[in-house]
Amino acid sequence: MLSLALSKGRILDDTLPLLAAAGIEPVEDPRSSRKLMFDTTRGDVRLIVIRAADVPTFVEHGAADAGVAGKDVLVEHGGDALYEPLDLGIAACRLSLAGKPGCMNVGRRRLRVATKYIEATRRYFTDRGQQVELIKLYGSMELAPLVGLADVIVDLVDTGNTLRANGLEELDHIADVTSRLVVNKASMKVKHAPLSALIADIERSVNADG
Ligand code: PRT
Ligand code: MG
Repeated sequence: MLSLALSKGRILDDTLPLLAAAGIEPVEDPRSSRKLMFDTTRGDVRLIVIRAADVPTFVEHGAADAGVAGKDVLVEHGGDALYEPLDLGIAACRLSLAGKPGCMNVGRRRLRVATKYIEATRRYFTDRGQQVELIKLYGSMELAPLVGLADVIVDLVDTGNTLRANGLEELDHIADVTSRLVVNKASMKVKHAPLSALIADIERSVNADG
C-alpha cells in the first residue's frame, strides 16, 4: 500500500487530474467529502488530505509515503529529509516583496517585513546584507502595510489582483513557486518498485499535460 498526502484547495484541484491521467482516481470526491482518507481505483494507492503546511511533516515521518507540496512550504519546512523527484508545474505562482509606493524609505531604522515565509525572507535579506525586522503572520499579509504593522510584505502572488485591490505594488520577484512531489526516504528504499512506478506514472501525466 502507498499513501499519498495532498492538501485541499488548489493543490488538490490541480493534482487530481494528473493522478486521473495516471489511472488513480479517488473512489469518493475529496473536494466535497469530509473524510480525510480515500481509497482509489488503484487498490495499492490511498490518498490522505491534510493542511498544506503539514504535508512535509507527514511525509518526513513516513505517515505518508509521498505527497504534493508547494516549493514555498518545502523551503519553510527546511532540511533535506525528503526526496523531491518531480516538479509537477502546478499551483504556479511567485514569492514577491510588495508594499505601498515609497515604502522602502524608512531612513535609518530597520525595515519591518511581515510574512508567513520567514525562512525564504530571511535568506533574501541576508543575501542583500540588509538587517530587517521580521514579523510572522499566518495569513492576510496584504493587510499589514495598510494598518502600519509592517513596511513591506513577502507573499505569494499569482494574478496580482490581491496586491492591486489593496493598493500595494510588487517591488521584487524573489522566487518562482510550483508544487513538487516529495517522497519519504525510507519508503523509497523499502517500497522502491511500486514508488518508482508511481513516480514514473505521474511524470508521464505531467509531460502529457505540458
Ligand atoms: O488553506 P490552508 O491554510 O490549509 O493552506 P494554504 O492557504 O497554504 O493552502 P492553499 O490551498 O491556499 O495554497 C497551497 C499552495 O498553493 C501554496 O503553498 C502555494 O504553493 C500554492 N499557491 C499558488 C498559492 C497561490 N498560488 C496564491 N496565489 N497560495 C496562495 N496564494 C494566495 C496568496 O497568498 C495571496 O493571498 O493568493 C493571493 C494572491 O493571489 P493573486 O492571484 O491575487 O495574485
Ligand atoms: Mg488557504
